[in-house]
Amino acid sequence: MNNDDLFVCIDHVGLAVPNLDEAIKFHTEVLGWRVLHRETNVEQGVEEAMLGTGAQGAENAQIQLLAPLNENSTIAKFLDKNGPGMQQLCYRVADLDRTSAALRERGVRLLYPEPKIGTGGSRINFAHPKDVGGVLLEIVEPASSAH
Ligand code: V0V
Repeated sequence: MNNDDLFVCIDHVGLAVPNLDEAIKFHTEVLGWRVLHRETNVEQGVEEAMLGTGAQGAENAQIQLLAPLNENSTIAKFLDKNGPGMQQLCYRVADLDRTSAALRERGVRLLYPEPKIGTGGSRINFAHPKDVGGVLLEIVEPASSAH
């Protein structure tokens, strides 16, 4: 199988944080990032913000701050077990269905049988950390992709 275009780039790195406002304050005031987008995703149990440089022409991956919406959130569980820190790596894909099929064919378990809705109306799924060398890998097809 041709591997050339299963993935486009690193879309974002997700950090689990206990408090979104405090994490935004640190990342903007101390590290100098800018908030590009903020939303609540009830299904995923998160309150989140996407941070970037905002620099002209910058194609950098973004930082996603993920705070738990409630105690049942996967982020609450992650924080309980590990404390704050890197929770996920996200690869952008052009065609989530095609990449999902290729990964499944190669024995990588995806967490959801069908894609879920992610940031900004994107389509997302996750590969199980046990199948990806201990990393929770999200794959995202941005909302602007034709589907
Ligand atoms: C768990 N494990 C991890 C991990 N979470 N390893 C690396 N990174 C993580 N984030 C390991 C854990 O240490 C265990 O290893 C094993 O996997 C099973 O863990 P568990 O505690 O029994 O399982 P759970 O119940 O914590 O579930 C883990 C999964 C869960 C990955 C299944 O977190 C999940 O469903 N995540 C996908 C959804 C998500 O993360 N949503 C929040 C972001 P040992 O101890 O057995 O060796 S929402 C988002 O990103 C959005 C909206 C977006 O980007 O658009």
